[in-house]
Amino acid sequence: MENINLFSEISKKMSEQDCFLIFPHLHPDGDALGSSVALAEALRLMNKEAWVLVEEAFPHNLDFLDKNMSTTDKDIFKGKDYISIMLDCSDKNRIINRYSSFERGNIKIVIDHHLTDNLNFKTDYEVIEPKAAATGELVYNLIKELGVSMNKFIADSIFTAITTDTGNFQHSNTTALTHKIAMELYDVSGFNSKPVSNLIYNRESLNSIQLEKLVIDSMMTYEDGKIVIAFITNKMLIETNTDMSETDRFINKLMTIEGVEIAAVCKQDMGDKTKVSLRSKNYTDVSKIAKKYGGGGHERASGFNLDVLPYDAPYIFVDDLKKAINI
Ligand SMILES: [Mn+2]
Repeated sequence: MENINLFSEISKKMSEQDCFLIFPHLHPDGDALGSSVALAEALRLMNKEAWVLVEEAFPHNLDFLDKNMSTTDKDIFKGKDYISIMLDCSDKNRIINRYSSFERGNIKIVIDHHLTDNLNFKTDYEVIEPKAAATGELVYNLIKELGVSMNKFIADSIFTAITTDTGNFQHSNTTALTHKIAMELYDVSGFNSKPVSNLIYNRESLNSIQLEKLVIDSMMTYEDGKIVIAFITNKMLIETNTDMSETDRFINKLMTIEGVEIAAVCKQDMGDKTKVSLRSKNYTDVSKIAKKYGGGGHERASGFNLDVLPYDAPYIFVDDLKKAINI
């Protein structure tokens, strides 16, 4: 790991401090929350005060990670020195409502695996490792560097970070190191991946399955089925009594279709806007398309926002998808 020397410097600095505020990105996923609570737990095992500052409830399938470690109180360390740690993101806009609390930290650290050209804010330490499949891999190494002996909760949290960000070890970001870390988690007493996987993946509500039916019904295909686009509207959510936090898995469902190279999901956002998520299977770089519309991400997973309603969104970008698959 290229950043191991930096981790030893960071861990020294961390050992000298008492208070830590951890910042997962907005709409946190399994990697952001798993990494955050794993690090908070490790710091608490070192008798430090550590909190994960959030602005939303944990998604239902990740509620088991919410173990009295998250707070919405931006002033929880009022009058005290603390270290700010941004995890799974390196963009201040993705923690914008909490950014002032991040900035107040007397040492600021960013640990992320998203490719970034330039940070749009000041930090003391940045560990940005695009080869890492998940921020959880980086946090795992940091916890080892801190010398904390891992407990079951840390192992469960790191496993959650890794399994969710790799599509359960199926995405192209999965490496030998990813599997090695998963293997090492079995050395932690009580750890077993199966019950964690059941908590993450096998607790769909009937409502959510009914929403899935509507999303699948909305599907449109292009270029002989190489491209598939589906929609999630507020109307669908109301009809099935569900919310947007339950919709992240649908794009993966579309990717399971034989012959699909690119899948897009257009989600209604704040009334008349749309969040577009893109995935590609084998050879197309969807991060270029996302960038064109002011978004970002990885070659195989990216996203962007449009100021139109979901059903109008494909008219804007579908030609880009067609060009990408016909390269
Ligand atoms: Mn991640």
